[in-house]
Amino acid sequence: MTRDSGTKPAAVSAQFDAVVVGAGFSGLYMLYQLRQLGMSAKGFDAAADVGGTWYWNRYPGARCDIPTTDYAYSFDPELEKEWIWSEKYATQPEILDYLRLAADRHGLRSDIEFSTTVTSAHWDEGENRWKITTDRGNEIWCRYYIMASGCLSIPKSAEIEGAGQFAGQVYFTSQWPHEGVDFTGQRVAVIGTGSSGIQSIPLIARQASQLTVFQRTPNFSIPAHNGPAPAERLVQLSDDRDGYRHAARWSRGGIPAEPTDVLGVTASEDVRRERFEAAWDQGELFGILGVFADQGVNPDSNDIVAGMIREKIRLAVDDPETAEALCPKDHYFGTKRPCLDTGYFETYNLPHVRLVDLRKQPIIRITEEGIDTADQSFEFDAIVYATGFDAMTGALAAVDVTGRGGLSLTEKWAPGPSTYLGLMTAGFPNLFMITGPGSPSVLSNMTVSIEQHVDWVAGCLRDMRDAGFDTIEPTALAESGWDEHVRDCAAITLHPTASSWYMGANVPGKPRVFLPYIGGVNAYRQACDDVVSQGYLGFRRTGRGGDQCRDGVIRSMQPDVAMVLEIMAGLGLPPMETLSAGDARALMAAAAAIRPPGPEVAEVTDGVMPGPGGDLPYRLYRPAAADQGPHPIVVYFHGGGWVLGDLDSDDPLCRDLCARSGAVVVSVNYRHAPEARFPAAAQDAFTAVQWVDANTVSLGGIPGQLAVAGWSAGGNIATVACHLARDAGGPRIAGQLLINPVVESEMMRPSYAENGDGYILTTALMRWFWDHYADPAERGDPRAAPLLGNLADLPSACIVTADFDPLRDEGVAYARALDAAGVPVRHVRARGHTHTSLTMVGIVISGAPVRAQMAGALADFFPAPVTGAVSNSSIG
Ligand code: NA7
Repeated sequence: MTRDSGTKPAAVSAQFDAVVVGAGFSGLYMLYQLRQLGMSAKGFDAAADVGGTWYWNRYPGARCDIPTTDYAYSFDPELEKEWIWSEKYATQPEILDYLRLAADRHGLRSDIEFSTTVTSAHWDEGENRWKITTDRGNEIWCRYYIMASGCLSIPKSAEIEGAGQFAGQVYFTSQWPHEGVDFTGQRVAVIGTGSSGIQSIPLIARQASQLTVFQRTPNFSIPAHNGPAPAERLVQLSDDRDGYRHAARWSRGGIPAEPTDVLGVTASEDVRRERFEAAWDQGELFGILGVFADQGVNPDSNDIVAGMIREKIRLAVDDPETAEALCPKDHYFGTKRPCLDTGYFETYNLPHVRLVDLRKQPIIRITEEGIDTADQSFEFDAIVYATGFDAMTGALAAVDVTGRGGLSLTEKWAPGPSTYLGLMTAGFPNLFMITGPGSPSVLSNMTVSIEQHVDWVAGCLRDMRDAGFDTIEPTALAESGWDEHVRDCAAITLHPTASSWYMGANVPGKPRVFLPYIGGVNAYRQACDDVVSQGYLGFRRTGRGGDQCRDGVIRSMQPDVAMVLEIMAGLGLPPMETLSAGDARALMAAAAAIRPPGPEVAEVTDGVMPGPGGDLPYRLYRPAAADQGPHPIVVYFHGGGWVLGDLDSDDPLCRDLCARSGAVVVSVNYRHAPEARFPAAAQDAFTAVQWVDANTVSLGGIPGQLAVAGWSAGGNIATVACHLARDAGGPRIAGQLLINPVVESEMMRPSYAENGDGYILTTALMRWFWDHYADPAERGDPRAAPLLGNLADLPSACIVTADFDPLRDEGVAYARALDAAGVPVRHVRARGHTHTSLTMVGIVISGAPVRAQMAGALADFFPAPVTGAVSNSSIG
């Protein structure tokens, strides 16, 4: 960022406890907290005054897009009382005045060198200190180097040929002249239709004689309905300010809100319309982003909201062609930052305003007179660039930072940023980032996130001082674990599909990585707190206090799995093992009745087959296939500990396996314990396989292409059926897909100790299942514990194990034992999953890639390519 001209002389070498880069919301509060700790600190900012973003972005119409009731500090009750925001969304000058007041109230300016850019920061391993240099020749030594340099502070260059040729006036929204600009009578071009363009265009249009907007990507925008601060929020604040701020801190986005559980895909048309219109009238980003609980993850739900916004655009814009060009269609709503506007779309109805759709006629070059597109030459008096920022990493990379062993930050981050909690990065001791990549930052109310970060850093420095530590640095394991968690959180949303600045996609050559943490302000805060309460898990701290390293990963469960567990814990259901078998079955049936149905398949028919103890009900799923088959057949056995479950319980999973693999799935409802104990279920399973084999052709199967599959206890009897078929000399089974199978009864492996409580399938429940199914003396029988049997000559296997499953280690042991016995085995690790989560089709989105692997394994069991498989991406 260009430095403001200033008159300060170069400072000499100095020592401080901390150097803080940036004097916006985060830098000011960081300086305040350092003072509270009694630490010496020096702040630097390239600007001539405080304000950060709000110092630079002075373009007409610049406002915050979070209601000002919430876009404010909460640490200073007096400031909260003294300052009354004049509008729902304050203008840039008002926010800047607010920050000036905050700085003055605490006398922070005296700690800040303005008009000074930090150019380098090098960690000195001998001194255990950072050496900081500035463009004014300052050399400062400090223990802690804190980058509070903002997420959107390095403007992105225009990347348009000839940009330097233009002879008229050139403006960047991000570096607007302090004296303002009068466009009266001028022919003006605006390039860019992000928030800055959308906010400024209606005001520039009021002055310009001609305004031409060059749009590359249309953006979703909703009316801000600006005016007085929302009365409802003001009342809540005045009634209980502390409670309100607390609710904000523990909310998903940093603003108190009651999350909805209404799903767009299942809501009635009336409910959809009513919820959308309410959000539209409210004019708040988090409102329109939360019309439906599933709009951020489900394309169909997202399309409902997006479609309604497009309707509004078409209503607002008179010229149908212009309206269509303004309708965003290339990204899901919310995956690029949506905008709040005042009369943006209506501006295009003015006779002197014109939209140029760069998708139809791209800019070829900027000329001395104006802009040449593929179709036309335009002449202008002024060009306004509203082309955005090198977001989130730009300001961090703008400083030449080297850490331990001369490691350069930009080199370390060449494949994309890597952080622990978005706060620190391994190899760079005592370097803190406020709202860094991997933190909620730009997806949240920044002020709430900033206060949380600063408070965490201040607490960390205090704890270090108290314990006699001088350095702190994340471990490589903790950092890669957090990076993975950040990716997992993003992967279940639609966000990674967009070419957004959240993905680094707006800057040529920048790696495509989803930069912020989308798990929520509340979840993030909890993770940060948990790190501290676990003795700074994932950090190494050194100093007089010793050398302490608590290595580990703070979050390794898939985020949607964790969410389901949290919801289930909140339901207060009785533990299954305290119920009778009948009551437990009723509870399972009630849960099954309210879940998503799973994908469509071509045909679902119920039937019965003869079994050793009477008829066995089955359900057949036939895949959609152009040639109508025949198909390979998979005989599937449901889970439920031999006690629970039926044809309905695993119905969504069977549909999913059928649709993905292109095989017919025959799900068998075998006899259950305690009514029919061991070995009834295993006998039924073998009989079912024999019957399906004998009836392959009439069931629509391909002779010789038969596999078995099962989940949990179903996995147990599926593999036992393989043992029995081998021993009986048939039928020939091509493969066995065993999903979290039970293969022994000991319950002694480490996964029982790690996961035996709290993840739905508990040790107590497993014991209850075994007690219902088999006598202790029977449990060593290979038909109950197949791991103990002869494993030679069994069919090829795919064994799926889940990290948070008590059965994990026996599944792994079975895979190893099969391998040792010469059976081809594929082991699929369901990272971050529980025993039950893979079966939650349409609920646990992170299970979809694992189910895709399962279906792939099924397809691989059969010699010929399977017809009728649908693409994995089309199934949730
Ligand atoms: P944004 O949201 O990054 O918007 C930049 C806009 O400029 C966007 O429409 C870009 O189109 C467009 N752009 C960028 N480069 C070009 C070139 N070379 N040619 C044509 N158009 C271009 O930045 P803002 O400043 O508006 O907003 C940033 C954030 O500040 C905002 O999200 C709020 O959080 C506040 P593209 O979409 O890349 O096709």
